[in-house]
Amino acid sequence: MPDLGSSAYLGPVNATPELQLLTAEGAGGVALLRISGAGASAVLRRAFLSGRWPEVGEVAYGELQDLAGARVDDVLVTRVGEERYELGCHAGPAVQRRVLAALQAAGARPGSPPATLADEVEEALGRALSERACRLLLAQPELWERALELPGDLDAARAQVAALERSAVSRRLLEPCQVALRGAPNAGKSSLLNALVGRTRAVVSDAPGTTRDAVRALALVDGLPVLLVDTAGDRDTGDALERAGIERARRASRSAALRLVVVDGREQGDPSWLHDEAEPRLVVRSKADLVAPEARAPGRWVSALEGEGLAELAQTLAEQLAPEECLGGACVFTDRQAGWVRRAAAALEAEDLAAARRALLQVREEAGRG
Ligand SMILES: Nc1nc2c(ncn2[C@@H]2O[C@H](COP(=O)(O)OP(=O)(O)OP(=O)(O)O)[C@@H](O)[C@H]2O)c(=O)[nH]1
Ligand SMILES: [Mg+2]
Repeated sequence: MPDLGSSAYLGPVNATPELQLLTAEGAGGVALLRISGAGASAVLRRAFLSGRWPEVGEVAYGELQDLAGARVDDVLVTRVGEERYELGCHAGPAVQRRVLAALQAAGARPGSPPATLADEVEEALGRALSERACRLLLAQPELWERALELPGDLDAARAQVAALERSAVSRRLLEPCQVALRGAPNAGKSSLLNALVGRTRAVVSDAPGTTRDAVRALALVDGLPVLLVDTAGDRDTGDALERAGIERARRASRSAALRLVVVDGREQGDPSWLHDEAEPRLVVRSKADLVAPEARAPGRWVSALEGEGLAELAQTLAEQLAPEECLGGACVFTDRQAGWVRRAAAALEAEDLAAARRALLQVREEAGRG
């Protein structure tokens, strides 16, 4: 713990800033909260103790306490504006509840989540990781104006709403999805992960069975944040530690959005286990630099060592995870929007075009909220 210093200020707080949970409840390892509005600094000073108070644009590490002075969690606080802070804490539901309670006790009031498309675009821009994601978000207000106009023909209206439902893959531009690297020991999985991430993240060695734990690394794959999960190579083994790693690998594979299956390019034909891997999967042959082009089996080839085929692989991966044909028009990128689009689809099922139009209008701005 750093020196907590004397930043605690327990004077009166006259304004009540708004508190908002930015991450999905109960998901992931870190929860992100925003405290914003007049009085945000004063309220935060009552609960957050740090060696140095952050200036705008700075990050500070410290301890969050309740008003009785009991430690609630270690947190990272980013000051994104004069009276606007983002706070990262552990994401366990109990910790999250205590953090929210401590900040409310200090004087913040829980804010309502965004209820308009414009606010959702602004909020999502704040966490977009790529230019591609920013461009997609900035185009949404105009694209939605068109999407709100449902044609009078029922089939055409259904097709338009179905396209909106398919566009929900756009969320993969904003929130990382998991891709598990699978394959036999020594196939080159860890090397491929390092090459896609652009730095050494996983240990590589010529001893089969090197990777034991599931190693996770975030890569931007053609503008998509992808959490690559390197896993232990699958094989029968008497080694208890390696078996535990293989079991973890199978779990990671089941929960992944896609499996990137690595086959050593020097192997002839397809390995027998290949078709046991769940769909969707993408098969790639590794170590292209060791196999002459004329001796290569048909398929997708890469060399983690020399970079051959990596850009094409990144493109294919991104296209499989978020097909461009689903992202050309208005996109659904929040649960709230998805809810209204589902209602519109249900209304069209019941042949109620007017109800479907009303539901879609709520995406732009929810009546009575916002
Ligand atoms: N020439 C060449 N060698 C490679 C390439 N990719 C991996 N290798 C070598 O193949 C061996 C195994 O690579 P890893 O990346 O550790 O393989 P892995 O699939 O993670 O292996 P396990 O963790 O044991 O399952 C190492 O000696 C790597 O240097 C490549 O593109 N070209
Ligand atoms: Mg490995």
